[in-house]
Amino acid sequence: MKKMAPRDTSELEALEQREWRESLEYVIQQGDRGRVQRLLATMRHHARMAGVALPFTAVTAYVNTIRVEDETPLPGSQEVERRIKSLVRWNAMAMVVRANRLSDGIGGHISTYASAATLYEVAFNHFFKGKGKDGDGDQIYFQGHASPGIYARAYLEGRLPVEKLHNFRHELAQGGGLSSYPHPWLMPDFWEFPTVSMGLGPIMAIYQARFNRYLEDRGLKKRSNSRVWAFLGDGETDEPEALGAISLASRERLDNLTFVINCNLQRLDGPVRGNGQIIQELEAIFRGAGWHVIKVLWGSDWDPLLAKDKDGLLAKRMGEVVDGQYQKYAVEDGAYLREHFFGTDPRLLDMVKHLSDEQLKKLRLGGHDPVKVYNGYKAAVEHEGQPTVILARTIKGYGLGEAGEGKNITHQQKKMNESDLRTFRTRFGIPISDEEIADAPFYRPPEDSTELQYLREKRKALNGYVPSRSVRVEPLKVPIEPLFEEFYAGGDDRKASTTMVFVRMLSKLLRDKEIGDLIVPIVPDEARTFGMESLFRAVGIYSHVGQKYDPVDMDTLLFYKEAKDGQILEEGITEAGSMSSFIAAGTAYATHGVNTIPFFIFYSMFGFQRVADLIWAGADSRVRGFVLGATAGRTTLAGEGLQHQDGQSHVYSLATPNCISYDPAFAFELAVIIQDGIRRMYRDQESVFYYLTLMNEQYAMPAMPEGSRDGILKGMYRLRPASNGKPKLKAQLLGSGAILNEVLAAQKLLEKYDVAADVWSVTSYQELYRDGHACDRWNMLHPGETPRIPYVEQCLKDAPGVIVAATDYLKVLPDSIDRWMPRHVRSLGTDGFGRSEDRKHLREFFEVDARFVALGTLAELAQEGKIDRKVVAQAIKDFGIDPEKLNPAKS
Ligand SMILES: Cc1ncc(C[n+]2csc(CCOP(=O)(O)OP(=O)(O)O)c2C)c(N)n1
Ligand SMILES: [Mg+2]
Repeated sequence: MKKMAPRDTSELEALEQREWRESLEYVIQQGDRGRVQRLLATMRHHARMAGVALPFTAVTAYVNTIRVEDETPLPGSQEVERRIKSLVRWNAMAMVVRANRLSDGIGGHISTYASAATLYEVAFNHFFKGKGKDGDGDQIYFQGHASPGIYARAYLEGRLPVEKLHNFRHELAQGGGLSSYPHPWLMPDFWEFPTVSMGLGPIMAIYQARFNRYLEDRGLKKRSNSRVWAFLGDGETDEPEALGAISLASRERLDNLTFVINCNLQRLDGPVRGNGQIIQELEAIFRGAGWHVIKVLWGSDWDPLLAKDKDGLLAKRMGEVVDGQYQKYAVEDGAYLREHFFGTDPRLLDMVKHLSDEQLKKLRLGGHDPVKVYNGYKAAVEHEGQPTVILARTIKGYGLGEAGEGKNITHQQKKMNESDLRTFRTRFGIPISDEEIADAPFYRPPEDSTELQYLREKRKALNGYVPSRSVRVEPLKVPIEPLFEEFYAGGDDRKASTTMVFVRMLSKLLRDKEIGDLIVPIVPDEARTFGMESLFRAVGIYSHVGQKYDPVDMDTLLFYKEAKDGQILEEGITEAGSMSSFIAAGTAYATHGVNTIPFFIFYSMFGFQRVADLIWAGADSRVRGFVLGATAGRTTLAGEGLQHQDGQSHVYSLATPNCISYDPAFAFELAVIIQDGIRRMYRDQESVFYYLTLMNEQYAMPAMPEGSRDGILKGMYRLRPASNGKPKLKAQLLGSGAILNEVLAAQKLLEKYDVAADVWSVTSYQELYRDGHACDRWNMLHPGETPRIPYVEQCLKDAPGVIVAATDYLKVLPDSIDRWMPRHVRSLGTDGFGRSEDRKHLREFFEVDARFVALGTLAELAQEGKIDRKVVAQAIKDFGIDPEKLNPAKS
């Protein structure tokens, strides 16, 4: 046909479009995608320079990212893998059903794993690397609620006996059981990473991947191709921690990290985004943050339909349906899907007219299709320069049918009746007879079955089983005692704060030839506050790319030095991120076989109060290292007020069973504690970690009293006995941290009232409390034996007089050891909100200064009938105390 000149603009545009498409097609045919990308980028730039605003789109179409043409077949037997997966599905479900029959309400989850089975099985068969001999396996953060599936697989692998499965959620049963979720504390040979507090798995995984790089860049571990995998729920991504650190992963180019988000579109109560699309939302967020995003939405069944979709009608329809509606399609039959999904356009209906309703119902989603999942993972592990997130679409409760597939109640479904079980069994072809089915028995094929052989071979090729936790590290042998000696001397009158002392210790440790390299200082943008800036220059701030700029303070002695082998993890303003780094560094003894010793120093108010759940997860992980709450104390940090002055972290830390807390006052106390901590954690390999508070008040550091070492570690020792031995009136004064100096001053004040007071330094109420209860318990259980005497009682039993304790933390700390004291303690503490004030006024306000310690002592003596009340009234006058002052605990 003879070409005609275009008649109007629309015809002209159509012509233009065709010509451009053809030109582009030509370049595409040359097969070089880079060329296509560059060409389009040039065009975009050209248009922008000409003032054409191009609309921003953060998302791609609602179809698979990987084209069918680019897929590779799944290596191995899809059929055998399907059978293995079915067996895992069955046993996982049976575990929960049986546990709930045995004890109603014991809980457990069926539907999470049911939706994620393919995501895990493909990874188990083809990707997850075990530790093998070299210890370089992958680190896998399993979604906590999927744990029945992970146990069920370990059962098939022969790693968990059936008795353990019987005792799922009955850990105290004879022979032990299985913990509900991944808890390394409870199953230290199995689980590596606790994940069940939603959002913590993802952030810990990101910092783990970064810490792996740190170890390599610093030469502490040879480079390996191990990866970090984090499996998340789509609902979980609403937790701020889940997405809060994703830009770190892209900034650091962590291509050793893969997130797999199981997008079943549901959370506990209902749809994640009923009126929206969680997958598109996540795609936009991750793409915007610089991640490589792979959507695995549609299974192979949809490929022929999409191949027919030349003008994008089907893709458009897929992209306009909201999640609540997609969920509805999942529970309805094929006729409903035909009418409501395809029925919006006759051309769409035409596309599926060759399919029966039943076939329509069976069209599989991407996350349930092993080939699609395999190709997604393959693309993720081969991708360089960026972390990858797989957004896999699945159905929650897949395979549960009427018992809960896709239903809003499915997350809580723990029971299956006989007919549900039969349907499930038949659907997945489990060889269990009708007679046995009601019992929901576990099923494991014979050892020589194709399934078990296949599964074992695959794991062997991938270096062994996962998850599996083992500690291979060699205990630290080098003597560290000499490093701390200088701090015992004290003596001179130079004033220092415990923070300054700590920084001196840290510098010394960092310089040490033997263990210096193992020290990992972690700080969330507060190094200058703590006087640590000298370390920037001395050991450098870690950056995978080194330093690409001339630091503004280059000419100064303490310039801001970033380096590829830098040692400090300067995390920026993220306590959650820093804590995640601490966990990675403090568990490297198990994960990597490296004894790294992290010192995470934070602003004490933004530690336990801010990230206590991560600290708890660290405790569960058997983390080791030192967490330091600096600028601590309600009345010691002057000026900062209500949101900064920490008077509670020691109460929070008491709740963490393997956290050993101290509130040291003097350099020698700190030295004894840190030195012993390194011994316990790295020489003796104990799974404990330390919380120490450090203050910024400067005062003279005395020499270490003879024989005090043991007491410092146990929690208290007599620091300064009364020097006015004669008086009849006696008292025992207990002080801690910065308030110890107030107590020492009170000792002097009391001399004027003829009271002879001994002063004790209480370094740890927590240790005293734990020891007291441990003794009580032992004595209760061993009535025939010589009773053990709690350490507090040993200290105070012969100590005469009233007992008064003052702390910069809540009064509940001294109260907590009252039981083992010869007389009731009068506690002075800092219950209540902070104030913007100086130390003197704060201590007056909170009634913990020397005058109040003295007053409390006199009041206690009056109560005991040792002195007249008039003496107390006189003291109030002498000290200039307003008896009608505000009650700090309530104001
Ligand atoms: C911090 C926290 N809050 C709440 C829960 C309770 N919880 C457990 S599972 C769940 C829903 C999970 O939904 P999703 O993340 O989408 O996972 P799915 O089971 O759908 O794969 C909730 C709210 C929790 N485990 N952690
Ligand atoms: Mg979900």
